[in-house]
This record gives sequence, C-alpha cells and structure tokens, in this order.
Amino acid sequence: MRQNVRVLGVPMDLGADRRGVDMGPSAIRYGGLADRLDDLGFDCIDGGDIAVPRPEAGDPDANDLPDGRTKFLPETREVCADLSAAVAATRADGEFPLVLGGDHSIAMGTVDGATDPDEELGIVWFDAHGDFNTPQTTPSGNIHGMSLAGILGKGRFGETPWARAPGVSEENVVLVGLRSLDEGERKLLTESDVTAFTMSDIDTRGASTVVQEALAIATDGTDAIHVSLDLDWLDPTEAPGVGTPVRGGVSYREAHIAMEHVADNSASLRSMEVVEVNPILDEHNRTAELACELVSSAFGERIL
Ligand code: B3U
Ligand code: MN
Ligand code: MN
Repeated sequence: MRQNVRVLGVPMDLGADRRGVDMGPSAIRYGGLADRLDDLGFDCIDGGDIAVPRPEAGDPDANDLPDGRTKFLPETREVCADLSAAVAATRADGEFPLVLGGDHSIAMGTVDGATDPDEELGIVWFDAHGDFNTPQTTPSGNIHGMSLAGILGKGRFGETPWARAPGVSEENVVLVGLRSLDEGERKLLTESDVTAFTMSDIDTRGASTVVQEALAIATDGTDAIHVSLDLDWLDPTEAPGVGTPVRGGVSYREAHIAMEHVADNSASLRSMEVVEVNPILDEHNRTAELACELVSSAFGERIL
C-alpha cells in the first residue's frame, strides 16, 4: 500500500518582490495535481493552506538592522513555524508532505518539519538561483533568496543566527541547475561544503548523470532526503510563470528525467515542495500544469 500524500498549500509572497506567487497553490491544484496522484495509486489528501499575512498589513523593513536586511522576518518566521508544525503532523500521521508554494522562503519551514535533531536529512535543491544570500549579503532583502543559507544557519540577525533547521549537514546538500548568483552568496557557497552543479555541469555531463550524482550525495549517510523544486530551475520558455526567470535553464525533457531519478529514490524521499509558480505571469496556467507533471514523474509516473 502506497503512502497517502498530504498536500499543504502556502500562499506566501512575503519573501519575493513580485506579487502573484501567493496564488501558486491554487494554480497547481487547478492544474490537476490530486487527480494525477490518485491515478498513480496514491491517496491524495488536501491539508488546506497555511495562513499567511497580507504584505499590506505589515512594514517590510520594520526589522532591518544596520548590518542586516530581511523583509518581513517576523511574519516569515511565523508562517515557517506553522508550516513546520503541519509537515511534522503529516509525518506523524504516516502521510507524505507535499508542499505547494508560495515563494521559496517557505523551504525553511518545510525542512524544519521534515527532520528531527537526531537525524540527518539530505537536500536536493533544483533552482536557477543559489538562495544562499544572508541578511548581510542580500542585494534585495528578499528572504526567498536566502532560504538555503538560512536552513544551514548562515548569516545572523543581530548577535544570533537568523535561521537554522535541525539535522541538515552541508555535505548532504546539493544545488542543481545554478545559473544566477550574487557576489556575496558566491563567496559563501564556495567556502561551504554544499555541492553546486551549474547549468555548465548539466550541459557538459548531461542532466541524468548530474541528477543521479546529486541524489547520491544527498542520500549518502543520511536518514532521508528533501527535494525542493523551484520552477525557475526550468528555462523560461517552458516555465514562464515564475517571478525571477533566468534564461538558459533545463529543458522539459531534462526536468522530467531529473524527477524520474527522484522517483528512483522514493524509499529515501521524506518530503517535497514545489515553489515560485506565479500565475499572474503565467500563460494559461502552463507553468502550474508543468509543476503537476513534474510531481507526477517524481512520484513514479512512467510511459511503460
Ligand atoms: N539572488 C537574488 C534574486 C533571487 C534569488 N532567488 C530568487 N531571486 N528567486 C536575491 O534577491 O537574493
Ligand atoms: Mn529558489
Ligand atoms: Mn530561483
């Protein structure tokens, strides 16, 4: 009997500049996610949405410090804490947490709920961006560009780390498809033990080989893995409905083979999230529908 899948929506747009990603969970549901998972033999349960405050209700810069910028930090922490609790409750009920964003800041909540302090969780982060800025290096103040660094406890807010998820070691974290980095995050990433596969690696060695290697690194010595799928990982010709598109991303076919390799590792897969779908910028919901297709591949859909 396959594990039930519980879908958790996070209509979060506090971590990004452009409005619209808050509608991502609705667009992905409308794209047929539950029917696809049901067809694959999973029981897909909709856990509803996590409450997210409206940006108009707060002041993004209220918490800025002289040495650090983090727009909407208290609000983001609250949403991530609620999401973490929902992910942990899903696991406690023996169900698989599938999180729909929302901007990528929510990964801090998903990962926090997906792991325990006495465990090791590997992460594969499919993204055009490094999301490795800190409150000290960020050019924008947007938390979606800092969430992976936050999970690893990089950067500070005043005297203390500004974020940290338990049970994640840099050695088991892998970025795939990287093609846009700011100067400060480049330095931090280079100095870290995180593995980063750029688009050049994919061009040179092929998506299939690179993704299999990424999964091997994430599963090596860990109890489980989390897969974080930022739709801007794909080329904008395939996924136009994202807030920060970057040319030169993976193709439709490369994305599918990557997700099929995720499915090959289903015994290790603890949680998955799909983020940064922006229906306002999309063309007839095709990015959201693509997100559903990719989830299906990650959950084992095959032609034969
Ligand atoms: N690196 C830039 C832009 C960015 C990061 N992630 C997204 N955009 N989606 C920043 O603001 O940190
Ligand atoms: Mn991202
Ligand atoms: Mn991105």
